Amino acid sequence: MTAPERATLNVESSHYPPLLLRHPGNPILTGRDWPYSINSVFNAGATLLPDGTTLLLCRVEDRRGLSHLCAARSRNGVDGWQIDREPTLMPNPQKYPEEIWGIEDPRITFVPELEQYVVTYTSYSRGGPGVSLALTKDFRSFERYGVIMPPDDKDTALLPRRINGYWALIHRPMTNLGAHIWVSYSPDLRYWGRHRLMLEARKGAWWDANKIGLSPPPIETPRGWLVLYHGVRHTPSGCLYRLGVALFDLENPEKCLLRGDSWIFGPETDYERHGDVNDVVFPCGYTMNPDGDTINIYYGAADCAIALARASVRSLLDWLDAHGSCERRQRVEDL
Ligand code: BMA
Repeated sequence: MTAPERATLNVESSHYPPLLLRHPGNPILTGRDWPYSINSVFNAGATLLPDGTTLLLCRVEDRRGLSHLCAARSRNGVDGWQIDREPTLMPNPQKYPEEIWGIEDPRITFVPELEQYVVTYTSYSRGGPGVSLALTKDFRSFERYGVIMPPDDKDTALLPRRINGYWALIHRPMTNLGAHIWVSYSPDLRYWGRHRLMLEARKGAWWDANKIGLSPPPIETPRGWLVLYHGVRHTPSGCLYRLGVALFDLENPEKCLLRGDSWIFGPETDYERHGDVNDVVFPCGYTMNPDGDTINIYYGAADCAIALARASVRSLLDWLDAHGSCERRQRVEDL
């Protein structure tokens, strides 16, 4: 290799392309914006309402340390947020004992067949975090299905349509095998089975070793389900939450087609690096622009604020083509 070739290689390998671009107005929502007393707001599910309004269903933590969900609406998805004057969905431990220590980290999927939004969220029970599900048409009244996956399980989203006749739920149960992403199927959103490993945490020094989880709901593209997932790295000074990307077969979502080796987004700015929990970026929702390519990713920053980053689906797929591999899933027989 010649010296100029070596120089080019060095430059290229030390510069990662920015795939997610932070909005200059970040953070777009903090506890100071709230119409009632709270500790912090973060990890919001996101969707577009029929009139084009962006709705965020935010995780709000009070000063007891317990969380509930509160809706914020904006015409442009960036500012001018109208925040519900009181909590939108409160834990109801009398009826749903699994919600005794709060409800957290919602993901929203609009399901055309049901003409409703399906919200999946963490219910913090005595036995640890489990998964609960609720249906809504308007984010004002909710039909609660209660707990659908027992503890310890979280980081869940429903796919927007049936796969071979069954609803598909992506989730992250903690098992003796580790904290991997699984997919389960149901005929009716209540009874779940045919549990399959979908993506596993790597081992050793990798950024996504030992513990991963789904971030926003998967994005349907002609090439497959594009999945943004978080990797949790345990370091001597705490956990480091970063984001990676993988692609799964449209009709067989447990089949991983491509997985990137590097993380594509991690804590860098002050509001991501410093907060109640340092060094966390944690997206739970996205909206798609009318161009069908630009996604607005809403993420919790350091468990203290909601921030926005934009990405192009085409660029994420191009990046996966250039940097992804389908060899990155350990053989299921090894587990
Ligand atoms: C995870 C979830 C998130 C939180 C993150 C960092 O386990 O509980 O809600 O943002 O930890 O604290």
